[in-house]
Amino acid sequence: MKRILVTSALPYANGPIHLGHLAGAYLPADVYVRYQRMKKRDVLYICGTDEHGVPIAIAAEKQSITPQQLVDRYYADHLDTFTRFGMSFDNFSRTSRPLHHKTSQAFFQNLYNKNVLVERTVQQFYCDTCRRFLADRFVEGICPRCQQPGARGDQCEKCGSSLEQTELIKPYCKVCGHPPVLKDTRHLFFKLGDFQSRLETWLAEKKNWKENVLNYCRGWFKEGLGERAVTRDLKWGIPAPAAGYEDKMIYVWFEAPIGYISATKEWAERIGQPDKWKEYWMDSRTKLVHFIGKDNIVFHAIIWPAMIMAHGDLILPADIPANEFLNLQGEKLSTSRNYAVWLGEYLDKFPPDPLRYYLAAIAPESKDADFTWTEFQQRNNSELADILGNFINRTLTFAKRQFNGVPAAGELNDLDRAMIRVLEKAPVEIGDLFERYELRRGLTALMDVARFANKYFNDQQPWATLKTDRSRCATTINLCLHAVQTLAILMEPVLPFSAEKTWAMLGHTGSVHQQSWDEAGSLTLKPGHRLGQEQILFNKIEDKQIQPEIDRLAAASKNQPPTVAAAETPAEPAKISYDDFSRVQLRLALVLKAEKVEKADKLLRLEIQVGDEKRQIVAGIAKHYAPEQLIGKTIVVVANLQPAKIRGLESNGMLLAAEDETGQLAVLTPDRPVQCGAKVK
Ligand code: B3M
Ligand code: ZN
Repeated sequence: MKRILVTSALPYANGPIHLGHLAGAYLPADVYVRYQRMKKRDVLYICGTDEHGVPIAIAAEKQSITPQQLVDRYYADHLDTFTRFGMSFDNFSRTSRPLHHKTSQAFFQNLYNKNVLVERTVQQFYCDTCRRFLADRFVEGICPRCQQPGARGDQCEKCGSSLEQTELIKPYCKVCGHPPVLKDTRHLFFKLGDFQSRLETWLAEKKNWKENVLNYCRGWFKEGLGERAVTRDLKWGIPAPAAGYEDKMIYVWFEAPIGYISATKEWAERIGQPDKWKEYWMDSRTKLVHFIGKDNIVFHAIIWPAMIMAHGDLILPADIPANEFLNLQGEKLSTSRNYAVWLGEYLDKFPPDPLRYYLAAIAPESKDADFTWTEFQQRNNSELADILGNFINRTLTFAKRQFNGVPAAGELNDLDRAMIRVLEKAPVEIGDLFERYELRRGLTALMDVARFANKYFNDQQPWATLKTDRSRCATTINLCLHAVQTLAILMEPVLPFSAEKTWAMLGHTGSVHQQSWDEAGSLTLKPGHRLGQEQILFNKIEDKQIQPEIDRLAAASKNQPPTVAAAETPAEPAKISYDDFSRVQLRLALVLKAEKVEKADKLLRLEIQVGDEKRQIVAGIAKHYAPEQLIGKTIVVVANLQPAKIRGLESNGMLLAAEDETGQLAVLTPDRPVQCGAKVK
């Protein structure tokens, strides 16, 4: 390996950064990069904001601003909070920049010219009120798998299923709330399936990849990789460079990973070597590492590598350390309910290092982790302040007061030699763990060095030997100062701000970031070296500082997830005219046949008679009615509803049922016999 290119998932510029982001794709990458820099490797760290796509367009629309205004705001916000948190990107770019548009269009064209992008006509929802096609998340409805309302057109957040928008039950336009209609439209599709066997072979070699990533991919292979639409009917994005597609945009998940390339190009231009990006993207001796959260696995481990294979000339990712999720105080994080800890708000109240420390200590490496304010406080107070900070401060104070700097070491005893061995071993041991993205264990090993050093200080009793054996005392303090120096270097990746302070307290000029990891355990302090100004490293965090945070989350936890009515349309449903109402044809229908839908435990398939006509409808009422309870019943249906496909079954109409807040559901029936097919008005 000649060089390393590290990326963190490009955060959407539609909301502020929260701790869930940090724990997944950002902090682990920053620690890895900082470590590699001190290993003196050629490493480049790339990120930037993801500024296109439906979520951005929706968020801007909701706030009545342009998408550009929205992304400008959040680009500045992300850059600012990431910087305050100590993220050490070499370039933090943005996908709305012309260089990215150009790079993405060239990539797209490359694939188009190779015929791996093909045209398909599909049925897509169109909103008559908003007069536009509704790209994926612009449609919401009831999830056909778990029956949760508010499922998005591409995915249900509740059960995680990936969906086609036409499968949604009772779909509505996310912007105006009206039910959309199906219309034909053309899109370009990426023939992902053509790459399945190459992908399988490639991934089979990734023996040391995380099991969660490999398993996830195997699942996709088993289902079979089909075709994926790579254009969208949207106004905001990168225009698709293909004849007849000028008014469509490149799908955001197609161009966002190309952002890693554009950001590298931008960096190369900035340092005045515009071709240098090629070293990072075209030389097989470069190790490309994508840090992501688990919800991005398919895009990075399957689709993006397939795009790279199709494109040619570019290297494939060498590793994709995907992290699991971070929960908060025992509950799932939810930005829409404001159940989150926002980085900017955190940094207004607390310093960055304790958060970096705690998030690294509980990093969701192999399973979801839980952030609690109490544990944060406790880890800060009893580990950072009481162990690490205490050892560094007591050593420096003692050395300054009694020796006015670094004393010379004399003869060594067994304990001294043990201390030296610990310092020599530490960079190797911790380095190996960081190399394998094992933050948690790396941090434990680091704290073990501090614990050992603290015990060494206690056992050697320099305050006693000061009076009885000054040379023994000098040896002890000399080694303790070396331990401080070792710790300063080894804590840099996780605790960069405190490492820098410690470095200055040791009386060093220059920056700790420039030190060599491999030399961290060497005994290089010269006797007589003067120490710097003392500073407090870690303050204790008091109950009264975290209580308001706990209270705020407890209150947010009671927030209801916004539904259409609450969030996207005014709380009062808009009044409709009589004409509007008369457009809805309600009719009585007789249930001829009813049966369960296979593998959908909430759905029933009904055959109904409406006047002279027989029809099929699919209804989400299996939890409330056994099929035989419905046969022979007269029900009310919306007769002129656009037909929809639900679980592959055509549903031609919708039955009316009343549901109360407890979830009780009753199908509406006439209270005296009327002919089937009769109009309901
Ligand atoms: N913006 C999704 C996310 O933030 C997406 C990542 C893009 S990485 C190329 O989770
Ligand atoms: Zn609409």
